[in-house]
Amino acid sequence: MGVPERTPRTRRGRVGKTAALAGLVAVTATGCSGEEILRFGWPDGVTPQADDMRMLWTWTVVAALIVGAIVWGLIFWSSAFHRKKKGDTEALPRQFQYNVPLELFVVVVPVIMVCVLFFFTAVTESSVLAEEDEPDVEVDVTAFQWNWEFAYPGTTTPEGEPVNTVGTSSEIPLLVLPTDRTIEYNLRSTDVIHSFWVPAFHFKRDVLPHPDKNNQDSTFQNTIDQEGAFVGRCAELCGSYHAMMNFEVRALSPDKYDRYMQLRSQVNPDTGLPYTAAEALTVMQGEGCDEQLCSPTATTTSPFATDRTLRTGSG
Ligand SMILES: [Cu+2]
Repeated sequence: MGVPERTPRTRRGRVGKTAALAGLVAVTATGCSGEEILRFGWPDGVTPQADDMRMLWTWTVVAALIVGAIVWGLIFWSSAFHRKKKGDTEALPRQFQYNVPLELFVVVVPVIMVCVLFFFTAVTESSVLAEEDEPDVEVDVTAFQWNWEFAYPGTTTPEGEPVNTVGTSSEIPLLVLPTDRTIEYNLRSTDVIHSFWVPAFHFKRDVLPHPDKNNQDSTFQNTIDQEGAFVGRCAELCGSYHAMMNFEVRALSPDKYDRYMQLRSQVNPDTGLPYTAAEALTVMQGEGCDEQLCSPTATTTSPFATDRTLRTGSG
């Protein structure tokens, strides 16, 4: 007797084991946690509004995968078990046209799916765009070619103006905001159309000149649920230096934010002028605020050389 022949059963067992092992490697080698897998590639957000959008995304993908599994299953089932066999004499397999119940099914089911997706999209959209009558903080965002200005109505500097931060070609403007408070953003442009975009908010909105005349809802609200520095960009092509129109959101805990506003409403004894954003943050660093969180300059992006006659290593 020679070597016993491998039975189909053990071969199937080996294939099963290899497939299971490959699946395990695929899941573990990517280093995804359960939560990350359910994100299906959706990036991390820092607002409850971003979490709402993530939920919609997760369940939409789950629904799509269920539909996909049914369709793939039917394709494999048909191609595996309904192949043309030897001895089949008919030119065509059995036909199913004019099957009214089946045709009703393939019309009604997709319509129901579209309605369900539409419903949850509308619910998520209205929760993301919801506005409170009395937000805790208001900020007037002014976009211009090619920078940003952030003013805080309701605050006053010793010069009698609202606290205000404006970017220059050598300084990225810092939009300092509190965590865990409702913030209202009032957007306005002084020239062309820009777009206020903070990727970590998962939200952007066009910034128009004369928003009322242009019938544009120029405000939105959100709450930031973690401290940190988040890059902001202009997301509407607005001219030569559009790509350089960056800013940084600096989200500070409410007590740090209050301290920041308190400083900005005072005169800096060293300069005799109201504290600038950078000066106020430097003072707060001295008072124990984290070096990154209270950095006087942007940490997520840096100014670009706007002098086109300069040639640097990167072009
Ligand atoms: Cu712009």
